[in-house]
Amino acid sequence: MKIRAYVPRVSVLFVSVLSTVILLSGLTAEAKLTNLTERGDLVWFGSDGNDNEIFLYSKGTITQITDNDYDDWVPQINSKGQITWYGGDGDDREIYLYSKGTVTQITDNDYYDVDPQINSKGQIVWYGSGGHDDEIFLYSKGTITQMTDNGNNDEAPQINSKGQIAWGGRDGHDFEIFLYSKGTITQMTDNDYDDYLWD
Ligand SMILES: [Ca+2]
Ligand SMILES: [Ca+2]
Ligand SMILES: [Ca+2]
Ligand SMILES: [Ca+2]
Repeated sequence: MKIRAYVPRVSVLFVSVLSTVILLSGLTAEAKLTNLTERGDLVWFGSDGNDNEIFLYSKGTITQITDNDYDDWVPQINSKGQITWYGGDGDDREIYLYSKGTVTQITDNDYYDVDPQINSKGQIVWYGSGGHDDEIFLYSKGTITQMTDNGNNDEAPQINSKGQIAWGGRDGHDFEIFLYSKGTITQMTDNDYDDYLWD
């Protein structure tokens, strides 16, 4: 009887953990950090002798995407060749988008914005201080939406082609995993240890 009573509890826990793993692995499979696309486009950052710039290798040619006096960091590219990165604007760090030959500065504020990720639809997620602690932001169709608004740090978001967003955030004690899907944020983990998507 003890074993019979125990089996369902294990099953429920197993299914719960399994569904969390499937959800997050599905997200990261589509939204993993990407410097190299399936068609062979490659992006990186490096010095031009003065400061860091963004570079693109595509169809046999290396193109320098940025040319300014501020550091540009950690580009990511999607399947359409759109590139996002963060860089200085002379004040703090901002988010940038390169699309069809044009560089657009996505953010323009007085706090840092870093580590952007881009999906196949050109939607971009990143985190920034929000003026206080770190929050998650989404750029979609020309509009920036602040996804989180709390007193704890939220960091390192990823986005898939369906617009689902995952990130790591503190719950007041340690880091937990959060998932935004169809307008709702769900806290995926709840324990006493740090959980991260990536660093
Ligand atoms: Ca630069
Ligand atoms: Ca900024
Ligand atoms: Ca926060
Ligand atoms: Ca945790």
